[in-house]
Amino acid sequence: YSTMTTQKAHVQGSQFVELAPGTLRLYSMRFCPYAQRTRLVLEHKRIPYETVNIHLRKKPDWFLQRNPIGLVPVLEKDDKIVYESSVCNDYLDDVYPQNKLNPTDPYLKARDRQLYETFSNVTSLFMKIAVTHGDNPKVIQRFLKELDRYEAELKKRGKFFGGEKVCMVDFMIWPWFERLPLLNQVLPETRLTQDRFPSLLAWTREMYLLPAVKSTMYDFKTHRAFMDGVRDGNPDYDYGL
Ligand code: GSH
Repeated sequence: YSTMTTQKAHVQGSQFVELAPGTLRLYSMRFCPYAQRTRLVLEHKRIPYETVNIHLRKKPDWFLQRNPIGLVPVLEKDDKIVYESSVCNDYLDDVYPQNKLNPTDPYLKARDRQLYETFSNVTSLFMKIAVTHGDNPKVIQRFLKELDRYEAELKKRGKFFGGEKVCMVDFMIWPWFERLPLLNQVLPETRLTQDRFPSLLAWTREMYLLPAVKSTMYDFKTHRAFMDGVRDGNPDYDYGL
């Protein structure tokens, strides 16, 4: 459902590609887990969109005009601009009602939001471990302890966080599970073990079967190459192109 003229990252000084009326555009970066959250929702809901990738170290002015914070993902359609992955995803779920991902009941919706907003605890520990290669074992313990909350919740809910079907929570947290093998390779103690994380392990296998996951994922080698670039302070946004 995604179209684009070039996948290459647009840099400072590059020409703005005019947005056709009625077309939904995603400003993205190919390896960004936050942008992947939004790509997952776009694919799952089969929403037609185009992608413009941004060079995050040399951002074009026209990108910063759209999001003064300078982060991807950003959505744009006609006169509307939305940024922040959770806001983008909730907006898409409201505007495109097919394959609804958030509960309509306000309390259940609040509970789900709670789960995906507090996932920032996991993402920040993930990056800390990825960058330092876990030279502080306490950080790994904290990381696993945060994941315990998701294991316990999933155990109550079933196959997915949405029960029999995926919901917003599944897509909001998935990108870091796709990247977890990066930590596992260097630090075996970050592996999800069958005795501590049986539900999350089964969930990971189910997630890989989803068309939205298949169409937005990168393989281990690609994630490894990009993450090594991040660690060296020189990420290659066009890796593999
Ligand atoms: N809270 C933001 C969201 O949920 O959308 C985080 C997005 C984010 O951190 N994106 C990164 C980014 O755009 C790429 S993975 N970084 C550019 C920068 O830090 O200047």
